[in-house]
Amino acid sequence: MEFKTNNEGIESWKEVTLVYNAALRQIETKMEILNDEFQHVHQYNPIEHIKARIKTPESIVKKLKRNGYESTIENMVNYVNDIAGIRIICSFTSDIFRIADMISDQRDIKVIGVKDYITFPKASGYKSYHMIVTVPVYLSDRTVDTKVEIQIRTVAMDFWASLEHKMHYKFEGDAPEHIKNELVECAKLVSDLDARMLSLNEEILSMSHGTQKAIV
Ligand code: 0O2
Repeated sequence: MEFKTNNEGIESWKEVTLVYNAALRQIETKMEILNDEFQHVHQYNPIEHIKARIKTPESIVKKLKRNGYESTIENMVNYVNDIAGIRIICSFTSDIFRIADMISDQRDIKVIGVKDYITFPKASGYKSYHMIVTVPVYLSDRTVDTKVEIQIRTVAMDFWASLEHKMHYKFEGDAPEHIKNELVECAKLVSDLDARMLSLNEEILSMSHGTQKAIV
């Protein structure tokens, strides 16, 4: 990705956020279109809702510091993959891979990295499917391939991740053991709930086949 580097500072930062915001809007629109089309073809919405955000300058600087990089615009763009982040929340685990495939199949989206914490959850219990993609942003004088981090997870996984994130924020990585252990237990319950809801949905769909159009 190329940014004007003659005046590093506030002007460059404004340009960075403009481009990342444009990239976010594009991915968000693509997801809404896919969801609408899915509803039209299969009478079913795989996406429950979408959240998009630009990482705050404070978080970006913190992440750069944590990884041993100086706080420059160039380092932000090169080493922070989640300046633009979009979270796609769906109902069932099977939707996660369906959505990931639909994203990979888009011709102008390039997948540059995947972290599959669904198949391989973190020791903490964290589950989510992460993709780093680039999308072309067309400016008046050039095209900027812009990185966006896409996180895909179920409603239940998102509920768990929000609380776990809050715990990290509150205790700054030094949380009491019993809280961490309880969260690991809750993660198991979340996985069990997701599996049971998926199989229930499949059973309901098979029973209502031909008599009911949509179960969402
Ligand atoms: P914040 O405060 O949410 O922004 P990379 O981006 O690939 O260079 P990173 O950041 O380790 O390296 O990648 P990863 O593992 O894909 O994590 C990206 C983001 O996923 C994190 O951003 C979190 O938002 C979320 N995440 C990852 N692991 C966990 C976890 O164990 N629990 C929770 N609740 N969220 C997690 P940040 O910048 O680390 O944090």
